[in-house]
Amino acid sequence: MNRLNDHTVGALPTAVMRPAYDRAALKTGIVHLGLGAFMRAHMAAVTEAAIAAGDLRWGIVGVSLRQPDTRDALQPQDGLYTLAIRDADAQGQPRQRLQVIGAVRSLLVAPENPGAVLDAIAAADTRIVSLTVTEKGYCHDPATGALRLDHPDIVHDLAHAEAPRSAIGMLVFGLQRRFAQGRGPLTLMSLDNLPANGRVLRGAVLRFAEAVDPALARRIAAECRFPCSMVDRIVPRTTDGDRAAVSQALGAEDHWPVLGEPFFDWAVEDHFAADRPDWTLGGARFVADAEPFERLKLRMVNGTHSSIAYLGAIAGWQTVDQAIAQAPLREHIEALMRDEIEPTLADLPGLDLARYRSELLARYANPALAHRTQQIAMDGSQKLPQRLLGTVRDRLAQGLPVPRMALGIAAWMHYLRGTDELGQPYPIDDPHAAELTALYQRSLAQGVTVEAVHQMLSYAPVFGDLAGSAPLAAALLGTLQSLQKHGVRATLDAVNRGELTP
Ligand code: CS2
Repeated sequence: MNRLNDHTVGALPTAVMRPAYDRAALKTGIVHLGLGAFMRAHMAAVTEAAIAAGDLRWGIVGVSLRQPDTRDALQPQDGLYTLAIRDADAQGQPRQRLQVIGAVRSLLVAPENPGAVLDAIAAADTRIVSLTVTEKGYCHDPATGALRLDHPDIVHDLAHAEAPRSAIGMLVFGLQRRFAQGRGPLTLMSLDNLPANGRVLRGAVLRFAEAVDPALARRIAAECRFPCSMVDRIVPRTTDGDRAAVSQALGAEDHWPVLGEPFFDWAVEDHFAADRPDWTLGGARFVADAEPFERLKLRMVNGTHSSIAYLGAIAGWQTVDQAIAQAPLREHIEALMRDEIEPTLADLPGLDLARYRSELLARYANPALAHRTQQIAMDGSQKLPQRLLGTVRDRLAQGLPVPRMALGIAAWMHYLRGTDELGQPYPIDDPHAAELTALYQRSLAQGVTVEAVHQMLSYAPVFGDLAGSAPLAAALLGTLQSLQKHGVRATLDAVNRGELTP
């Protein structure tokens, strides 16, 4: 089988969409840090639509921050890869729609050549630097949002201006180089699942720049833009089986395809330092304020996703569709949205929450994605604050009960024991894994008591000011006791019967 690349793309089956523009004429207006699957199924696909409409300024320089695997797979493919959009047909049979994306024009691996990343940020054609570096990539304290100047990567970068390894270091030293070359400011755009992601990024960049050169920090603050945005598309990790199936359907080998659901949403603040692509051509919307969209998405989608992930991982339900097919879990997730999350959301014009909720349940039931609960369960310490704890804070401040929110938090705590209910061990994949598992061993593993729950809640990087919350501890206590003693299914039944509301 031939490899997918610029020479073979023309011979693909006609049902496969592919670039119809002159790729050789594509300039690179965007540098993207963190060339993972999510970005390739989301921002790159939308940018492709703007390029396909004739605006050839927006090719992407894709930067991998750690591993060379994406570059190694995509270089021989001239940056081309397939996006497989998967769902089920009316009979419930999995199906996929394939599109070859041409927007990624060149590829860099930061540790191999950090100077090339700084040069790309400084380049004349570059207008936008976007990021998908995951929550932990901001080197910030998730509970407060502030950059940690004691983070090992930040300490390293402050001492190595030529060879930064954090995204924040790359941005600041790239801008320093850019300004030294007399070029104008940039838009720095976070696409990660963080509330006020643009403001978190701005805060981190300015704090780092301040430590490098206060004048640089002032110029960045005055001239660069940091639009916030809400991004939404479920993108499971690609497996070897997916690679084989996509290659088979293409009739050409693609070593690095991505898959995603048909659903797509992107609300991005129209707040740019210079030009930008018309992403509305690919289904994005430009908004004045992304905050209500982020809150909706982080709480409804990611909050319930994480709840499903921990409960599913403990129960041994491997994928989200398998988990949501369990009647008591489905009942719980639906009620969690309706009764506990939705009342904390602001009205969004034109948004029908009941419809959003049922659409979300249908997205979770998509049988063609095989989105693994263990994948979503990773990095819980970075995810819990914005996904679950914001809702909890809002409710507690109004004196409202949180039995269903507490089940998600309790499931995360219980998950730290590292073995599912079928006796299978799993690794805890989290930047704070060592501390968290030690804390679990010292507290809950010794017995689920109110003291043990308070010990867990005093873990400041996650819980911040919720440490010492008596109502939260009370909601967690019975739920944790039930999870420990009776397991996930019986606990879901008890929550659904209203028995675990303290
Ligand atoms: C998921 C998200 O892996 C996770 O933590 O909750 O990646 C989720 O699939 C996306 O945010 C959906 O837009």
